[in-house]
Amino acid sequence: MPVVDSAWEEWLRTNVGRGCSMDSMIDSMVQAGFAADTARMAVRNAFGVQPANGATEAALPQSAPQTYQYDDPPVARGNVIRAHDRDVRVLMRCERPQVIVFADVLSPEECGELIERSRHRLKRSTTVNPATGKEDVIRNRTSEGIWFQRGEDAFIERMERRISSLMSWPVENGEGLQILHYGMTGEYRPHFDYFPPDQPGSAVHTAQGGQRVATLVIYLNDVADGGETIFPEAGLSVAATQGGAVYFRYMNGQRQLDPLTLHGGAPVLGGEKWIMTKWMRERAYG
Ligand code: PD2
Ligand code: ZN
Repeated sequence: MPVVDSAWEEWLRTNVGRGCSMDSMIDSMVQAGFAADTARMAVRNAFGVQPANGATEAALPQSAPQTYQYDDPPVARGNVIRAHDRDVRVLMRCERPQVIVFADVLSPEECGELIERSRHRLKRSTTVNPATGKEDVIRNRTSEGIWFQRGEDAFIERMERRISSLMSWPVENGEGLQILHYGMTGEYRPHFDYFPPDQPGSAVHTAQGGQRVATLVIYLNDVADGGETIFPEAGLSVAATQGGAVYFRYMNGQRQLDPLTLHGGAPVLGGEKWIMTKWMRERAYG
C-alpha cells in the first residue's frame, strides 16, 4: 500500500492550489491504492480541514482556496513596447498562465558585456530550501550564477530601468539582477518562482518586499540545442534566442498565486546557455 510521502504531499498541495475538489482527490488516491480512510484524512489535512467528530463531507466547511483569478497583467498592450530607452517586440502572449515572449530586450553587445562581466565571478547556484529558508546547492539546479546589486553601476541601472519599464513594475521592487550559466546538460527542473506560502522557510524571504509577483528571464546567447524555458502545466516551451526574454506573472491583485506558472530550464543539449533573471516583489525590496 502506498504511503503519503513527500511526492504525495507535493501532489496534494499542487491539486489544492489548482482548485481540485476533495472528492476527486480522494478518488484518485484510492485508485492509486490508498485505503479510503487514509486518503480522506490526507486530503482533508491538505485543505486544512479539521472535522468535528461525526461531521459528514457535506457538512464540512468549504475551505478550498478559490481558483486563480486572471486579472489584467501590468505589461503594456501592443506589438512593440517602448521600454525606457528601447523598443521591444512582442512575439507571443498567453493568458492562462500569463506568459509573454519578447524579442530585442537587449542588444547583442549588451548581452556580450553581461556575459564577460560575469564569466570570472560564477558560483554554483543555490535554491531556497522551503523548510528552512536557507540556500542549498541541490541537484535540481545545475547552473552557476552571480548577482549584480541593484544600481551597481550606470550600465546595470540602465538595464534595470528598461526591465522595470517593460514589466511595468517599480525598479525599487526588483531583486538584483542574476546571471546564470548552464553548461552542457545543465538544467533547472520545474519549480515555482514564488515562495510557497505554506512552507515555514518562505517567511524569511517574504519579510522584505513581500512575495514575488513576476519574473523576466532574458536569454544572453543563442542556445545551439535544448535549454528552452518550459511550462509543463501549460504545455509551453520558449526557445532561448539572444536578447529575447520570457515574462511570466504569478500573483494577481488579490494575492493569489498561479500554479500554472510551474516552469523549468530544459537540459542544454548543445552549446551553453546564459540568462539574466529579474524577480519583482510586491513592495520595495532592499
Ligand atoms: O534557465 C531558465 O530558462 C530558467 C527557467 C526557469 C530560469 C529560471 N526558472 C529561474 O532562474 O528561476
Ligand atoms: Zn524559475
